[in-house]
Amino acid sequence: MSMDKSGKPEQTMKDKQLKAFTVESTGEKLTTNQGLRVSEDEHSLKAGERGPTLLEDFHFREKMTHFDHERIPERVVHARGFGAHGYFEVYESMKPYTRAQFLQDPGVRTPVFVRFSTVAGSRGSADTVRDVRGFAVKFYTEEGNYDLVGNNMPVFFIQDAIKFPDFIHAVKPQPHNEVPQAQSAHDTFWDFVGQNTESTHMVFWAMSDRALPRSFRMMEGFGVHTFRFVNEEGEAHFVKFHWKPVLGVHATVWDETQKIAGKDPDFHRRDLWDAIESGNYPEWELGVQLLKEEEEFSFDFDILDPTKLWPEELVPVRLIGKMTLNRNTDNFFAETEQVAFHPGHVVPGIDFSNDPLLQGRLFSYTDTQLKRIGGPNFHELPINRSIAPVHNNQRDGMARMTINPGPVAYHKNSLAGNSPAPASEQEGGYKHYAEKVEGRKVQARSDSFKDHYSQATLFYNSLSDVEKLHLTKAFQFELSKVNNKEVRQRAVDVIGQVDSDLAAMIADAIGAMAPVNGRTAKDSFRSPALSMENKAKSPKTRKAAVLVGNGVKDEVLTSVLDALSEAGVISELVSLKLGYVVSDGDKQLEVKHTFETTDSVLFDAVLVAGGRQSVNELLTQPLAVDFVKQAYRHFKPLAALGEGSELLAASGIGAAAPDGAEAISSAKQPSAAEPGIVIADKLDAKSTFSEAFIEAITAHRHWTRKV
Ligand code: HDE
Repeated sequence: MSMDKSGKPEQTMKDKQLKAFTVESTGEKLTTNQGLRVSEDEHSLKAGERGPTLLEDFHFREKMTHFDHERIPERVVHARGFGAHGYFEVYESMKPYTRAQFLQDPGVRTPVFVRFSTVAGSRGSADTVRDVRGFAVKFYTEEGNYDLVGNNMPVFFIQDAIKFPDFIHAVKPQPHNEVPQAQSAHDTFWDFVGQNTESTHMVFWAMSDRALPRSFRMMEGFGVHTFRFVNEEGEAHFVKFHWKPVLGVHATVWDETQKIAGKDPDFHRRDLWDAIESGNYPEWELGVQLLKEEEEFSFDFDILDPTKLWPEELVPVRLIGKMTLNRNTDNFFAETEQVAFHPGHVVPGIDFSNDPLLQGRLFSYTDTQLKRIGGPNFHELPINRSIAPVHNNQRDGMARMTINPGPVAYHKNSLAGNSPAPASEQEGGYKHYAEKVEGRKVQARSDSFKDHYSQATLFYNSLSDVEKLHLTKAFQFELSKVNNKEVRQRAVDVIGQVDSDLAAMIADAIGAMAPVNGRTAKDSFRSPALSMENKAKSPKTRKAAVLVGNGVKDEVLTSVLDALSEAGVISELVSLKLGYVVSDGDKQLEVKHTFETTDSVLFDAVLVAGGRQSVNELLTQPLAVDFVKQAYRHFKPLAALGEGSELLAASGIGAAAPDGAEAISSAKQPSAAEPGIVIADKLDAKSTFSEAFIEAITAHRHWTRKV
C-alpha cells in the first residue's frame, strides 16, 4: 500500500476533507468558544474567596453548559459500535452488471468508513455478548455516498419492517425493570420466537458460534437483502452482497465469551484498534451473488424474503474487490458516534428490490438520525459529508453549516439560470430502475414467504459436529434463563420443526417435553459454505501469552518468539510482577502483564517458557496454574519448553490424558498425544517446536480435546 513521506498510509480525499475540520490543540492557549483567551480554569469567579459564584463568570457558564449537553440519544439499536477508516478497490470492472463508478476501475481507491456494532446492548455494554453484529460500510464515492448497512449474518428475524419495533422491544431489556442488558436469554425474546416462527432461521444463526466472534476482523458481513445492480443499458441483475474476511471466520467459546465481558468489555474495539495501530490492517473481500431478472422465480424460496439466503453452492459468490481498514478515528464521538448510515444512500447502478424489510428500512434510517443528531443537517457533519459536491435548494434547519448565497432556493427558476439543475443519466443523474409493479393494496404477505423452517434446517445440517454441539448448548443456556414454562415449551416445539433430535436434547436440559410432531434435519441439503470450519485459517495477529519467571531460559525462547513473530503471531510476556524478568543469560525481558491484570481468555494461545527457576516461580502462583487450565478448557493451543511442561502437568494437562504422561516425560519431538498441545524439552527440536506451535495456533481451537 502506498505511504506518505512519514510512513503513514497515504491520505484519501475523505481524509483530506476530514483534516479541514480537525483541530489540534497541542501547544495552544486555552480559549472560550468565542476565541477569547482564558486566564483561569480552576477557580470560578466568586464574591470573595469563600463567597458565592457569580453569574457573570461566562467561562464557567459556557464550560458547564457544554458539559450538560454532551450526550445525544444512543442509537435505538446498534448503540454500541466501533469504527475505522480505510479504502476499497475493485478487482475488475463490473461494467456488465452495474454503472456504479466505484466498481469500474481497479486503479481507483474509494475511501470508506466502517462501523461494527452489537445490536441489543446499550452504548456501554460489553463487546462479547451473544448477539448479531452490525457491519455498516460507508463508501465515499465520486458519485456520492453509498452505504452498505449489513450484519454478520445473512438473514434476519422478520420478513416485514412493520414487525421491527415488536421484535426489538422483545429482545431489548424488559421495559419495566431494564433487565437483562445485551442478552437474548430472557422471556420476551423467546416468547417472540415462539409466536413469530418466521424468526426461526435467524434464531439458529443467533444461537450459533457466529454470534460470538473472536474479532470484528474475523467475521463475515452480508447485505442481507436482495438489491439490484443496473448497468448503462438499463439492464438489471439481482445481487446479494458478502464481505469475506481474509483471516477467516472464528469464534470464542461461550464460557470464555462471558468471562471476557467482565475482564475486558472493550475486547473487540481494542482488538480492532490495536490491529490498525500495529499496521496489521484488517481486510475483507467483497463478494456478490448475481441473478438475472428472469431467474427471480427459479428457487424454492422467494428471493425477496430476508429470512432466506441464496446457498453459495446454487449461486456462487464472485469476489470483486477488497476493503482494507488502515486508520483509526481521531475522535470517537465526532466520527463513530455521529456517523449516520442509511440503506437508501445509493449511487447510480445500485437499486433496491421489493423486499418488505428493506422497503421499511428506507424510511427508518433518516427518521432515526433526525432524533439522534437533532435535525436535518446531519449530512453536513464531517464524517457524513460526501466528497462529491452537494448542490440543492435545501436551506436552514438546526445547525446549518454551509452558507448558500443568493435569493433563489427553488426549482424551477429563471433567476439563477434554473440551477442547480437536475442531471441527465449520462451526467450521472440517478434514475430509479423502471420495474413494472401492479397489484391491489393489501395488508398481506405472499404465500412464497410462508416456509419458516427449510433454511433453518439447511443451516443446522450444514454445521460441523462441534458447531452443532455449541448451538445445542446455546439453546439450552438461553431457554434455561426463561422463567415461563409455556414459552420454553413453545420454543422447543418450534425447534422440533427443524430437527426433532435437537429439540429433544434441548427439552431434556430445560425440563420441557420433546416435541411429538417433529421433523428430522438429517436428509436435507447441505451448504458447506455455511460452516465456519470451512473458512480460511491463519496464525496472523493471534495473541500468545508467554508465561515466564526469573531465570527463564532465553536462548531457545528467543528463537521461538522470533519464529512466532515471523508467522504474524503477537507474543506478550506474562509474569508475577510488571517490569522485567532476568533470564538465565542475564537479559532483561519486558513483562507486559501480570496474572492479576490479565487472563487466558484474552489470548489465543499459551506458551510456558523453560528454565528451572522460572518454572518454580510459576508453580508457586495458583493464578498461573489456573491460566493454563482455563486455556486448556477453552481448547486453545498450549506449548511448553523444557521444564515448562511441569506447569502443564500441574494443571492436569497431559497427565490426565491417556498418552499425555508419556508426552510430558521426555519428548524430543512435539507431542501429538493431545490435539493442540506442543511439548519439547530438547533445545535441538526448537524449529520443529515452533512450526508445530504455529500450526496449532493456525487451527484456532482443538475441539477433539476432552474437557
Ligand atoms: Fe437496522 N437500524 N433496521 N438493520 N441497522 C439501525 O439506524 C431498522 C436491519 C443495521 O453503525 C438504526 O442509525 C429497521 C437489517 C446496522 O450506525 C435504525 C429494520 C440490517 C445498523 C434501524 C432494520 C440492519 C442499524 C438505529 C427492519 C442488516 C447500525 C440507528 C426493517 C442488513 C448502523 C440508526 C451504524 C441501525 C432500523 C433491520 C443493519 C433505527 C426498521 C435487516 C448495521 O434506523
